[in-house]
Amino acid sequence: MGRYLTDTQIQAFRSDGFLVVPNFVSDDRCLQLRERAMALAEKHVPSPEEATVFTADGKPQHTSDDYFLTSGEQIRCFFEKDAFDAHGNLRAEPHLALNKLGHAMHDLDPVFDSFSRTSDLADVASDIGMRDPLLLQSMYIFKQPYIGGEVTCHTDHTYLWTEPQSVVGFWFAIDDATNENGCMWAVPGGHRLPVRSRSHLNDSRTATVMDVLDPEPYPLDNLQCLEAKRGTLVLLDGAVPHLSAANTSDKPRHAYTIHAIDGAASYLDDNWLQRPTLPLRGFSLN
Ligand SMILES: O=C(O)CCC(=O)C(=O)O
Repeated sequence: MGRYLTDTQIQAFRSDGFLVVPNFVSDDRCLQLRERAMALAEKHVPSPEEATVFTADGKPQHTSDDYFLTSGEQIRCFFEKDAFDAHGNLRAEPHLALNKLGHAMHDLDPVFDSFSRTSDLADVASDIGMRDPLLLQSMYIFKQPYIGGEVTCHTDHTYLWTEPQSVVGFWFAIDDATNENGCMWAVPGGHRLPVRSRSHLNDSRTATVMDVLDPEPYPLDNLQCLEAKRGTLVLLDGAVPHLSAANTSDKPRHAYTIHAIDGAASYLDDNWLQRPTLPLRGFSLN
């Protein structure tokens, strides 16, 4: 296994809980993924009558929806809440009204598969101490102009809980992400705070419930802005609080994110995302 990150970068990731790595992927590969995501959106978009809205603004609308709960092994389309007018009609063409695609493009689509599995990514995972990285979920986030929804402050461990904590976010800027179009922000060192909540399936496995472990909000006074040019990789420790504002600008902010867990940790049976028929694979192509 080679090395990709410098000692200074590894130290910064350990200390801050995130790391911005510019120029990780070429513009060409980002644009190829972008084109593929648009094609998948057109192919898989459900009719507006069957639409499932995805929100990450603290008021979930999707968590008891079978379409969402079984999407861990599928390529599914989730709409933006603000894509609909007061009468429930879509304001834009369906594929331009999506919040995201999720959650198994990295296993089901060849273009996503090859973007998600490279020796550079395997080296980065090893550099940050992942012993047996397994790609659990992928999301292609559109953050569409004007309607791209806010993502409120959260940790990924809240949703993808392992014992011990092991999830890491590998987030790629597919368009330039700026303060104007809703880039991410994170709390430096916030991964050392206890995770404040856990989302899990209810007893009947028909919806998710949120257990509040500590009602104290995360301290947001020292938030760091993670502006990122196309091709930048942002690594996020699963316990680091992060967020992004709504995109009210006229510019799209596409991003692709993979959440990987360590096979050395145990993945809980009541996490929302379950993959009963699709085994998890690592960063290597075969
Ligand atoms: O892209 C965003 O705005 C948020 C992404 C995120 O929260 C994640 O990848 O964990």
